[in-house]
Amino acid sequence: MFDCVALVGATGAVGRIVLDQLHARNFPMRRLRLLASARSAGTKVRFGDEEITVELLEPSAFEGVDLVIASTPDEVSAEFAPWAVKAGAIVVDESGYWRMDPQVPLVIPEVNPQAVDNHHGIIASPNCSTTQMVVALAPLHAAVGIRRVVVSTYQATSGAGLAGNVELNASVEASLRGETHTPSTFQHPIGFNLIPQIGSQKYLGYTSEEMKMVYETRKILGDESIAVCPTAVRVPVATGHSESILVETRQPLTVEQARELWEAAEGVTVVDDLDNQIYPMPRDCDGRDDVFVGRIRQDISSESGIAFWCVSDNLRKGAATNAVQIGELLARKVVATS
Ligand code: 11C
Repeated sequence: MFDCVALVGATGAVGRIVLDQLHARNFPMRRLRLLASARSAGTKVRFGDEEITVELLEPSAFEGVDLVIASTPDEVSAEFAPWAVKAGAIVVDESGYWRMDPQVPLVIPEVNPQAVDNHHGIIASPNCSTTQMVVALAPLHAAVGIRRVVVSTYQATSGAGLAGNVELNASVEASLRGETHTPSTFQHPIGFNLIPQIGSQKYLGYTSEEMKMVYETRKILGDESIAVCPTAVRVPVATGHSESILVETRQPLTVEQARELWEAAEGVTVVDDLDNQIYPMPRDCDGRDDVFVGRIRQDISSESGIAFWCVSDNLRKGAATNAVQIGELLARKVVATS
């Protein structure tokens, strides 16, 4: 049980869901405080039957705080996380800023819970497109080893925050009126379109979003030899990232074995019956915490590969749920050691 938990970024797209999750899961804490920039400080936010006033995010704000859950832009996290650690809090951070720092564990509780033991005050939660893929890959990797992954993503506009969904609606409405919407969040109009760019150019023509899927996957699975070739695409869907994934395994794996591994895996739900047109789709996964896999097939182009389709609510398991689960994992460890 934590005496005091602080949520940084409570008014953002992910922060709102963290609040819901803390309440719905009866998170083990006595008190919740909300912290944000001057723009949101002073606003009141409902938490169950309570109304909590958002306080200013400043160096002195973390006195007495045990655990921080944060969903902020990278540059905000870079500044405030050291303040919180100095005050003695553990920070569970959803931004990209700390993820590849060797001192910072990058954790998915179903996959590498043991990694939290090595924290130095900050624990990072992975990028949403990485998280759902790694939840699905982990049981296969543990059973037969993964040599290579080829993944194409179909990422929802809410990955870009509340502004992404505002822009999706505006762009669709403009298209229906026969007009062209001028984008401000995305690089091109997203209504009735697909944009094969998420993030900026990072490495050899791959974007920052794509390289997160490469680096974070290896760090979480603890295997630098895994080859990942990603293509990240923004699609006109509000919530739920989808991924087409081809896995080349080190030892042969049948479709039946893969299905059994996924059916036994925590956090994975198999939705796979092509004859009856049953497979995961973003609208069915919206508001749910699992990672859904379907369209499970043998790779007909190689000796040892499995192709599948993977969908998850990017704001939940991709962000809020994973961070809250890390907090729950820490709470269990506090109980175990006290
Ligand atoms: C997107 N995956 O869909 C991004 C959002 O590193 O946490 C999350 C970015 C991150 O645009």
